[in-house]
Amino acid sequence: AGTEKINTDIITLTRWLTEEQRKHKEATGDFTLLCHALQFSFKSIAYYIRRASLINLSGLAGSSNTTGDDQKKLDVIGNDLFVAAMKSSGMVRVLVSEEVEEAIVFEENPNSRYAVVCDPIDGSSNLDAGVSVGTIFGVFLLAEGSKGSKEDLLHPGTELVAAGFTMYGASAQLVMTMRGGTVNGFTMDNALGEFILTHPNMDMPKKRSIYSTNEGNSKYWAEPVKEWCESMKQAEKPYSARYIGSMVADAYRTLLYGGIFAYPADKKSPKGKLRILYECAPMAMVFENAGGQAVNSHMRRMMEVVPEHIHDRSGIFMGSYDEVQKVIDIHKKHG
Ligand code: AHM
Ligand code: MG
Repeated sequence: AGTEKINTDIITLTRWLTEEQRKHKEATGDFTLLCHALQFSFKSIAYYIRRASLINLSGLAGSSNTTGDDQKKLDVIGNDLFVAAMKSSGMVRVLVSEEVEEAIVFEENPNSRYAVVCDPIDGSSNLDAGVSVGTIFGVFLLAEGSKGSKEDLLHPGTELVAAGFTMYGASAQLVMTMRGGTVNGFTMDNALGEFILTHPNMDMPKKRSIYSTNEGNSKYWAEPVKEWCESMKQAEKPYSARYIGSMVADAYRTLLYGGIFAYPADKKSPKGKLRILYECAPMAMVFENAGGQAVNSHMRRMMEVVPEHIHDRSGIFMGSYDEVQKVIDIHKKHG
């Protein structure tokens, strides 16, 4: 007894990627190599976050990013780790990071076919309290003949070839999906140094009475948003409120347990807070592929929203299919 319970046929991310590649005869292996570089960036960012308080990495870096957010020391390190991994993979032509104003074009990779978008450390306001943060990423394939510029990135989520996010929590989790594919969840085994497939084919609950939003903003909300939030509390069995303030962590819980996460546009932030390219679109792809929905504050499918500028923001409602539908129906009623 005992030994037969031990799984000796472990599916690591590396094995999973190789098996996926074999399914596509036309695959060149470039995407697999890009994923290996992504995987390394997640491992290294997780490592520094875990050690932050020990090696004096908490607090502000004394700089602010393009849109005026104070940068944490770890924001800078996370960004540098991510950029270096993408550059050295040789697979990436253009990169957009929340922490860098302009798109980064890798002149050393003139023939690379991929464009990557990322928020290296999402939820960084939570960092010094040891709350979970994570990395959000999306991958586009450059159009035939494109030399690579930020215009290659001003595309809707429907054109992403892959997207996902990590959450550096009690363990590091990676959630990843490809266009039209399933959603798969991996857990970092620190002893093996490998992401292990622990949540294959994630299919989120169709409904669940949990809502997740920063209600501190409610005085700025539009009427339909106020009505929706009130309906959560006045439901026959009132909903539970859960808000971590780290989208990756709120999203991960919502994927597993069901419910809804909302960061609406409001009077204070008329365009919303979260970024279309590297926060909203990748999350929308994950939620749709897991059977949920994601819409913006105009109740438009988030995946179809085209950013005009690389750092554009949007309101977002994402979660279980039925829970997002409730928001859409209330907005429709208001016309
Ligand atoms: P960041 O990319 O600067 O970390 O900001 C994004 C974060 C999300 O993770 C989270 O959902 C949201 O901001 C929380 O904002 P607020 O503090 O306004 O509720
Ligand atoms: Mg962010």
